[in-house]
Amino acid sequence: MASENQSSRPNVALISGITGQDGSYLAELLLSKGYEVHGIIRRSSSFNTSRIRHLYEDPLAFKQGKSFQLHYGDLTDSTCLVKLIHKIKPSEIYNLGAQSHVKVSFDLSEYTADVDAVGVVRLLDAVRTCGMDKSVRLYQASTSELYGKVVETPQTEATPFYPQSPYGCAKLYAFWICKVYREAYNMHISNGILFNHESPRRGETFVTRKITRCVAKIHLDQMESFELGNLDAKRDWGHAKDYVEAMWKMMQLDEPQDLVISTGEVHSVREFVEASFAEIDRKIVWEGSAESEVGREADTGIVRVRVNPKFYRPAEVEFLQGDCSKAKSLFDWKPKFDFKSLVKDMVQSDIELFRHNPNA
Ligand code: NDP
Ligand code: GDR
Repeated sequence: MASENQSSRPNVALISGITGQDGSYLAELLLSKGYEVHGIIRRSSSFNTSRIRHLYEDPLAFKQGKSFQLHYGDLTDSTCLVKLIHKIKPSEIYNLGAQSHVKVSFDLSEYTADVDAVGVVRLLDAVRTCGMDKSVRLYQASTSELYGKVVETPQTEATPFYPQSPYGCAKLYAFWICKVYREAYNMHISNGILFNHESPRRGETFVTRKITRCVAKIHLDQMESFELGNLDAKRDWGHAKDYVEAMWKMMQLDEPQDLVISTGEVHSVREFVEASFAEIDRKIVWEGSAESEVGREADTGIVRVRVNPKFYRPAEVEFLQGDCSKAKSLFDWKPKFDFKSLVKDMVQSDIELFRHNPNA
C-alpha cells in the first residue's frame, strides 16, 4: 500500500520530458506538493518550453515548490544523464521523455528505439553508475500501445503484449528492461501502463487535439475544412491532469509495481469528433470515401468531414480499453474528468486560444 509519509525521503524529482504534456502537469503537481523539481530539456532551434514557461516566469503561482530548475540533456547522451543524476541526487525520477508519436515511429523507427528503448537503459545505468540504485525511485512511462493487436478486452496487467508499431516495440523493450533491473538489482522501478490521456496541452498532431483545434477554428470562422485518418479506432481516453496524479501515487507505494491506468470508457475517433462539434452546437455529415471533401456548407452551417488515407498507419491499433482495478486496489485514484468534460475542456480551451491568437 501507499506510504504517503515522505518525511524520511527528500522530495527531489528529476523529470525527463518535462516540456511535454505530461511533464508540464507533473511538474505543477510536484511543485504544489513542495518538491524540488528538476527537468531535462533538449536544445532546439526555437523555444520548446511553452508548456512550462509559467512555472519559471510566475514562481508565486506555485509558491509551495522549493525550486524549479531546467537542465540541458537528452536520453541519447549517457554522460549527461550520469552528470545530472550525480549533481541533482533525485529521490524520484520520472522518465517521460520519448519520441511519442506512433505514426512518426514508422518513419523514424531507429531513432524511436534509440530514445524510447535504449534511452531507458541509459537512464537506469546512470542511476547505478551514481550508486543511487537503492535510493532512487523511478517511474517509466509505459503505454497501452504495448497491447497493440486485440488479444483480450479489457486489458489488464495480465494481458499479453502484441505491439503494432516501432514505438510499441521500443516501449516493450523499455518495459522489460525496467522489470529486469528491478528484479536483478532490487531497484524501485514502476511501469505505469497508461492509456491515452489528453488535455488542452496535448501535442497538436495527436488526433484529439487536432480535432479540437479544427473545431475551434471552424467555430471562429478561421477554417472551413480538415481531414482525418481512421475514424473507427477506439480509445480509452482520460485527462492528463488525472493521470499525472496516478503516476505520483504509484511512486509512493512501498513496493514497485506495473499498473494499468485507464478510465474503462471507450469511444471511437468518430465519436470524439461528434462530441467536439456538439460543444459548439454544430451538426456534421460524414463523407467516408477517400475522395470526398470536408467543408462547411455555407447555407446550412453543417460541417462535412473527410477521411484521407494519408493519415492511416501501416498497422493500426483498433481497440484499447483498460481495467485499472489493480491500481485502484493499491491507492485511492478517482479521475475528475470523464469523456464529456475532457472534450469540453479541450474545445473551450482551443476556442479561447484561437480567439486571442488566430495563428497559435
Ligand atoms: P509528449 O510528446 O507531449 O512529450 C514528450 C517529451 O519527451 C517532450 O518533453 C520531448 O521534448 C521529450 N523528448 C523527446 N525526445 C527526447 C530525448 N531524446 N531526450 C529527452 N527528452 C526527449 O508526450 P506526453 O507528455 O504525451 O507523454 C509522456 C510520456 O508518456 C511519453 O514517454 C509517452 O510515450 C508516454 N505515454 C503517453 C501517453 C499519452 O496518452 N499521452 C499514454 C501512455 C504513455 P521536446 O519538447 O523537446 O520535444
Ligand atoms: P495513439 O494516439 O496512436 O493512440 O498514441 P493518436 O492520437 O496519434 O491516434 C489515435 C487514433 O486516432 C487515429 N487517427 C488519427 N491519428 C492522428 N494522430 N491523426 C489523424 O489525423 C488521425 N485520424 C485518425 C489513429 O490512427 C489512432 O488509431 C498516443 C500517444 O500519446 C502515445 O505516445 C501513447 O503511448 C498512446 O497514445 C497510448
